[in-house]
Amino acid sequence: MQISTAEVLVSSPGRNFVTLRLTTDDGFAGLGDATLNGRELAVAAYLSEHVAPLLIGRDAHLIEDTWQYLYRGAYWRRGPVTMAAIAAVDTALWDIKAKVADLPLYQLLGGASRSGLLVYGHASGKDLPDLFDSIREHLAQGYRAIRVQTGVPGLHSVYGVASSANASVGEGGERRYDYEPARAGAIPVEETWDTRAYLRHVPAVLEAVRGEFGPQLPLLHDVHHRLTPIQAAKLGKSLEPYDLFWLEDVTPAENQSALRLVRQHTTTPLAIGEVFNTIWDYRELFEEQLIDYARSAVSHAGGITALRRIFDYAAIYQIKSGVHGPTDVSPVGLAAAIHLGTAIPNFGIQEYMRHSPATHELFRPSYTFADGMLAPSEAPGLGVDYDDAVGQAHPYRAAYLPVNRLLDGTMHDW
Ligand code: EZ4
Ligand code: CO
Repeated sequence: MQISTAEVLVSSPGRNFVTLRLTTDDGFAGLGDATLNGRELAVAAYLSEHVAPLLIGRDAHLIEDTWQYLYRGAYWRRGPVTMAAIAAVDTALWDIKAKVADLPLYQLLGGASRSGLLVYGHASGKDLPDLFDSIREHLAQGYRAIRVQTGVPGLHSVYGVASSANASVGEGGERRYDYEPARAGAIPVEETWDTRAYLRHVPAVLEAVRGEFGPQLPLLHDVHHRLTPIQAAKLGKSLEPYDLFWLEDVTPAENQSALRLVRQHTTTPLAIGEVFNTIWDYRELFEEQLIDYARSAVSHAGGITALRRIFDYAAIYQIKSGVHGPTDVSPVGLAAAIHLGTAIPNFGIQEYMRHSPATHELFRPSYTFADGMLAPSEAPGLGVDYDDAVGQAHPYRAAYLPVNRLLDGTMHDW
């Protein structure tokens, strides 16, 4: 079974997606998500210029060998662009293999270890009343775990908050509370940041949410890489009374040792890894048991093959999965995460920020969301179909994630 075509499909049904479609000489097609938010065309070029020509004529069954060929064969290892490209190829080959077997992909990964995947949704509001409305809306939709992000007094626009300035808008023009950080335009929007104001404000918000919604609801919060280790330690400690499910990305984790300092000071569970792209980025964190949840997405960490290896490594330290699931992971990447999460023994939670109706029209996913759980369908493969006519109707539009500056203009982590 030889790979006969490799197509790189770029489309923007409201936001940009890069999708790889591989087809075989006997007529099977597989999809992979190669979306890298704000740097989409770099991955598209990497795939079409440097990877697609190498795939034509290869045996589509050789998933591991192809992974090693693209990883070792590039010589220049790792990095988000390379690993997103490898991820797309790997995912598409798994999709093909499962379609050939006529089985949903999770069956090839060992079968179902659970009946569904607990997810968390994104509630946000510029102030408490807005935030409470958003949480209630999510609970009404069935969510059983909620990420909480709020505005900070004095700051105009803050990561994770769907204020009127950056709320996404649904098909019918209704305001959606979930937050879409990439914004169309030739250059990134600039936001401002004040760590002291944030650290003063957040504990009061979590206290109020616990007071309103009770002790049972799992609550999460994303710091988005903005703190120094000692600031992160202080925040973790100050949030202990509110019993978070996890505190995410407290520091920029290029320096894995930073988490050692944080860990020494707090029992708040820690999650990290959405910007990581290989197993090596987790080594110190796993072996020293410095985190509780690994956040990589299939599409950013080298595919199903690589992410399963990461989660097996995590499992020996009782660390669980908490796969990244923002709207910039396409339904193809999310379907891959759902199949993997269904199979692995150490599933923790899955992030689920619903895609827009326009995105669903393009990808036609068959996974289901009910009672706060995502579940794969029984369709063979990933269970996602790409509609070319819809894809062609929505060409790429330049869009970027914001950049962040301190009040005095200094560039900061966003
Ligand atoms: O900012 O996916 O936990 N979720 C996140 C996301 C990321 C975006 C970046 O593309 O941090 O909202
Ligand atoms: Co995050």
